[in-house]
Amino acid sequence: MRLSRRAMIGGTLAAGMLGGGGLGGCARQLGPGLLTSVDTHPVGYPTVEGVRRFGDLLRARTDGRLDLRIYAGGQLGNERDTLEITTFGGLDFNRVNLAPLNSIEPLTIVAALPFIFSDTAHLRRVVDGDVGEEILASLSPHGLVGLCFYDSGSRHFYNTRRPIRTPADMRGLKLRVPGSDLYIDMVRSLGADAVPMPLDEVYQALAQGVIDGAENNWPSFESGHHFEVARYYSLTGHLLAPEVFVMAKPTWDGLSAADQATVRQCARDSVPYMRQLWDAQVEASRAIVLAAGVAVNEVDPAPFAEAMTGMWDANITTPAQRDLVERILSQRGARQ
Ligand code: GTR
Repeated sequence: MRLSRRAMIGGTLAAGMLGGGGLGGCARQLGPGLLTSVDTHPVGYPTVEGVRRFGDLLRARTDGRLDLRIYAGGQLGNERDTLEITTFGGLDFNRVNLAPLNSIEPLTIVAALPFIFSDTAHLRRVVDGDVGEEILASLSPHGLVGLCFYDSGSRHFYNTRRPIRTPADMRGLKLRVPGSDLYIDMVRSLGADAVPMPLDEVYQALAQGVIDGAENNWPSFESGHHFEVARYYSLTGHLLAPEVFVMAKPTWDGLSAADQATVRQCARDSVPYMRQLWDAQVEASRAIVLAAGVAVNEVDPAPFAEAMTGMWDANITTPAQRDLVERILSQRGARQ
């Protein structure tokens, strides 16, 4: 993987702050077994609190030999840069969305395809089953150990100009997307201009009119204060791509087999707690946004799904990806 200049600077900083990274590095400055985790979201956001539960379980089940310090709010950099640092062990854990993993591992693209999941129950069935396991395992050759998936809800479009009701309403809008070719294709296929940008730059860009809008779930729209500037939120529900909790392979390789199993189990056991927080956060964020007077409109998703069919073929190119698509679609509407 080619490191960006920013990631290299970030890596040097992180390594300096954390004492070289990984178990050995942490042992020097943070104390033996004190591991680091990063998240772009602030303290209190369900992904951060899910990882905090993971850390609590890890400490309890290893009698304090392993512990976790979380750097929330993107304080050590954006997802793309911190992921690069994680791959070489400068950070021990990272909670990211699938989007920054799309350019690293093609199998992650499958679960980030628009409209592939029919609802949250379908998504949870898939990521909790063998397809989820395969996607997590596919990260290993890239220096990351996939531990578990967290919820991320439905993503919808929002903007400063007008309600989106049909793809025609998207034409000419400059919309921020995460740095993933899939997202760029998605927005282009709807006739809008895609502007890749890290999440922490979106509020300013909206306020300054550099972009007209973006797309995200209720909690991110609310917690990033984007709703204060983008006053139209249109419920397209085009994506249900999950969050992923990953560990640095170099740190993982330094653990005993027993500790590796404990790490994996603690991550799995944090999922129901995260989902409970997530469902409550979606409702809380929705209430805040509505109370602030944002114009929220329902959308018929059919013409959006129709406009995006071509991009499925363009982004699903290998037999392994096609196989996963088939298996995900075959689990639609199956009993839980
Ligand atoms: C959020 C997700 C973040 C980040 C963000 C984005 O929903 O939780 O990890 O990927 O979207 O759009 O950059």
